[in-house]
Amino acid sequence: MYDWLNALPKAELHLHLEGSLEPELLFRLAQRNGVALPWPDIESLRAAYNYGNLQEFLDLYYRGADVLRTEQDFYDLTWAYLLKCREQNVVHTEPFFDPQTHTDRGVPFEAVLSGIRQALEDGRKQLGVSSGLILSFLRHLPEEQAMRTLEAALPHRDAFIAVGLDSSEKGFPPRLFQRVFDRARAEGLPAVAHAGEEGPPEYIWEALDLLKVLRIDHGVRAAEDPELIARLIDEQIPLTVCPLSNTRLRVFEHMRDHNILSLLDAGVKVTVNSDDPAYFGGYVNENFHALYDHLGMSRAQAQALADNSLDARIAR
Ligand code: ES4
Ligand code: ZN
Repeated sequence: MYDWLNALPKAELHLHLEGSLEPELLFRLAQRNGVALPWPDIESLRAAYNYGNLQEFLDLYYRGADVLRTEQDFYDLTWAYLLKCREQNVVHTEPFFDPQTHTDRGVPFEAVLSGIRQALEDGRKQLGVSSGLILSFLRHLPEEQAMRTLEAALPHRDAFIAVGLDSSEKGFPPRLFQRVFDRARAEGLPAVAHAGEEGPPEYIWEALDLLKVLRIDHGVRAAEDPELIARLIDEQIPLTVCPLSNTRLRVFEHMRDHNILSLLDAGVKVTVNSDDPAYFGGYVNENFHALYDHLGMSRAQAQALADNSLDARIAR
């Protein structure tokens, strides 16, 4: 079954490039850039990959991203992820990057973007992996800073397929970002947003109604609201679900408690994604394996999940 799952052509629609930074590359970049790390070696860094919730993970994730300094670093990060895509039969990917994580440390927006862009282009030509980049705003920072980030990005409008919203969810509802998403839409940029990971179903309603998103990232807490589930089914709004992320961040205590297959069987357009694979213990295929191991996913269900991912692409 693992071989069959691995061979399925699939798209990845929820992947943070900064979250694909493997400990080995993290240490290599720290050395290359002369960045001091709080962990003496790779093993102690891995030992820190134990989180009680989203915020504990994010604290480590932003600390890790500090080794990313140059255009070459962003190229190397993106290229390593694209090699994984080819290995895993991910034929198309729509990764996020968080410019504010880097510009706030003094790394120029252009260095971040050109490294990522060049790698994505090489990935298309040399690996046959198609892609579209999503510019994601950090919701724990003020909307004004997201707006400045959008303005810095607009001269490179053709480099993006959409805008997104991520980072700490609780206490930072989508409605706080309505103006920046309005502006992005006026520039012809579609939207996605993280909602209903740790936050309530209300945040999913806001993402749909106020930010006008095409997809919901995570969205698993929609299951608490039957009216919302009916709408997701009726409008076939994709959810980019990340099973290993959800169990690592204690959204579900055990994989056997995960609701992805119940949502699929109910008619919700769910997809399988890795979120931050270096931090959560697996890429897309390992997420599929976990659904087979713990939820008894059938071949028909796996096929439907893979088909949904190709169907829910923004870039074609
Ligand atoms: C994230 Cl799992 C998750 N949730 C929200 N924001 C994020 N950024 C990176 N990973
Ligand atoms: Zn995410």
